[in-house]
Amino acid sequence: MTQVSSKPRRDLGRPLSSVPIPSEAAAAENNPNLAWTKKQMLVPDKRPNHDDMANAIRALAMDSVEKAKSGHPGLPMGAADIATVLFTKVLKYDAADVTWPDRDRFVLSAGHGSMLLYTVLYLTGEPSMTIAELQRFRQLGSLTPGHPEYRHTPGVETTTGPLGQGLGNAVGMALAERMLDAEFGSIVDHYTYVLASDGDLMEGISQEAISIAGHLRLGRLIVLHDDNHVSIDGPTSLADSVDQVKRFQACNWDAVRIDGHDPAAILRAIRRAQRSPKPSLIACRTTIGFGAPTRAGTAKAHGEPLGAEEIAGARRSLNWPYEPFTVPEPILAAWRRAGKRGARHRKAWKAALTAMHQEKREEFERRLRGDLPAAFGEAVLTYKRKLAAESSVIATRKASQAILESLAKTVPELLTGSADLTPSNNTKVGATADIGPGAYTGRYIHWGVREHGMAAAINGIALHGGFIPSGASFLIFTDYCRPALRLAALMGIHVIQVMTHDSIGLGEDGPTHQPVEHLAALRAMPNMLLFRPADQTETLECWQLALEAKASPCILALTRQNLPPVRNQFTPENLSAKGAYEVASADGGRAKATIFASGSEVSIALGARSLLAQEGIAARVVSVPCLGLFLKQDRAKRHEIIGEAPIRIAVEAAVRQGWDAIIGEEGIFIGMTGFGASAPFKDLYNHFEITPEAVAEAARKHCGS
Ligand SMILES: Cc1ncc(C[n+]2csc(CCOP(=O)(O)OP(=O)(O)O)c2C)c(N)n1
Ligand SMILES: [Mg+2]
Repeated sequence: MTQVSSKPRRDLGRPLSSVPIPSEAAAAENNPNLAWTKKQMLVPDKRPNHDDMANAIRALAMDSVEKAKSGHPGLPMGAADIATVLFTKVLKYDAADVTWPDRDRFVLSAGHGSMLLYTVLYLTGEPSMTIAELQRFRQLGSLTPGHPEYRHTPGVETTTGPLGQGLGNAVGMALAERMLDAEFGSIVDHYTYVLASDGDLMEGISQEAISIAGHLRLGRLIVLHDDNHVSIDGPTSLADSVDQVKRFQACNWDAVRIDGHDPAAILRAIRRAQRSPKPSLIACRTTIGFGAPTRAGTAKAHGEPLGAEEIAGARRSLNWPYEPFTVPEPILAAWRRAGKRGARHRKAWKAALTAMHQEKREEFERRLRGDLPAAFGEAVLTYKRKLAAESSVIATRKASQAILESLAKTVPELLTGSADLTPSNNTKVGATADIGPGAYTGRYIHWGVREHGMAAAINGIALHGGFIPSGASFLIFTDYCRPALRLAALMGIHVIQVMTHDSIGLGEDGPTHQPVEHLAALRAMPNMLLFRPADQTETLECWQLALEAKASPCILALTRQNLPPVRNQFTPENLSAKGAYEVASADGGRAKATIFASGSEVSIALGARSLLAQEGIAARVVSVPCLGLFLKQDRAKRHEIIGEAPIRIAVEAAVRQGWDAIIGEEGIFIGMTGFGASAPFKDLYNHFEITPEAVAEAARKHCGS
């Protein structure tokens, strides 16, 4: 038999000669119901054992990739033993309800191995994952896309593919579990398991993720490393010599190395990990493409179909003589039994939920649904009335802090935190205590200088449910967490990022810290809502919208510098909700110019309007706190807001990109064309000519022309 592992292997099963070989050619590929045809009668002559069950994963994965003519057979074949142990012996998992709140989470961080997850969902009996779906792997509209997609395929806990993200999400899930447990008791009591590949652990985000998890002592987080020593370019030794066990240990994890094809060793290691107060790494030494006669153990097994000959060889070496997409009934039945293992846990959990004190249970259920508290709307209005009466000159980051102070008690599910910029981001409020190692009752998370780890973990907290998590940093450092922000947008999850110091207005820190292209770049991201409020009232409105935006991640871009109020009339309506609104109408007749602006530049636009008014040029000002929401309005509404004035000017201390949607190609843009500079902020606005005078001058010129 072909050597498929560098290590001595257990017996793979019976000698080949005793296996009945199917006489008919397989019509299997085209028959979605094949799993239940008479071919099933071709049964193994003994009770299914671990190998049979793991080989079912291997065979379905290689057959699906082959049929799709694309995909990654190596990981599912290599990690099949790990998945089999997890799903048949460990996970609190019920295939009949894969969204049951207290299920163990399984995160396939190495999303390219999606076939591992899809085959397991099919084998365990998740109702929507049929053999037909496996046969439609990677096809339009199938439940089996190239990489696992959250909300698309039942049983997929998070969208993965960009390596390292799933690991980061899992940290958030494990933290959310502890925090909910601290608040609601043992009704929340589960583990979070991750399957991570070499690439997951090579990515920088893994360091941020594991150091946070180790620090916070997330003992219910268990990472299984598919330690196959192979990545796309070849052996990992081409580019890597990290001792992962030592690295994890240095980050306050328990870490062991085991044979990833030995089910008993896998189970032992998991049981030990479950008891550890620290998060655990189990480095499972595996062979990529296990079973493939020439490709196993090589990069050739990673990401392409094996081909007919290699597949035939794999069937022989794995002792799997069955036709493509065929799992013999006894093996399928054993898997289906495994898929029901969690049913009794789910039932017991439901009973415990019913027995909970009614008020507490209703609160718990509300939190899991993601509904805001009934008192939320009124709390916003009360605070809004107060703001209208105050009209203070204040930085929007400070306004945001005051809002958080006022809303934190009403919205207990709101988590805040910062990547080591707490005093600058102004995200900490009196009502929120810190989360710390072993202390999970707080509401504030010090993420350390780890923007990427923070954003990925926050995604995980939202995915887990029970909280509306927010993170914070400087807007410039959205670059450091953009991959996680993008996945939040793609998944449509409810996360909020408070990103302060949003322009050259931050001043002296200079061009390294001054975002110029970031507003445009973040607005370009589908389903990401970027808010840039102009004063404290708009900041409140934008917070309200962000807290209500259940299916879109939101970024609040806030100023370091103080801003005057642009509104001091109380309006119960949230004027920011349409993304843009007229904040000042044209004085004395039809507007000759409309000046559009966001955030700190709205007051500049208002200044220009006053200057122009003195010269008899009527101008109106439109505040644009969220360009994305504005562009979603229907044509009539957009036209109404844009108005008829012949001159259109946009003012934003950033690049022009995106504004043409409002002002058109002929419109005038007052903003940045390059990087900023280090100086006090007023000097910078003067230097870059983003001033009321410059705006008025531009309007004047066009009036004359
Ligand atoms: C952030 C990111 N960079 C690059 C890739 C492309 N990619 C997919 S898998 C992979 C590495 C494969 O090695 P490994 O993670 O060990 O997986 P295995 O081949 O063992 O299944 C790469 C570079 C990616 N998916 N994500
Ligand atoms: Mg690998």
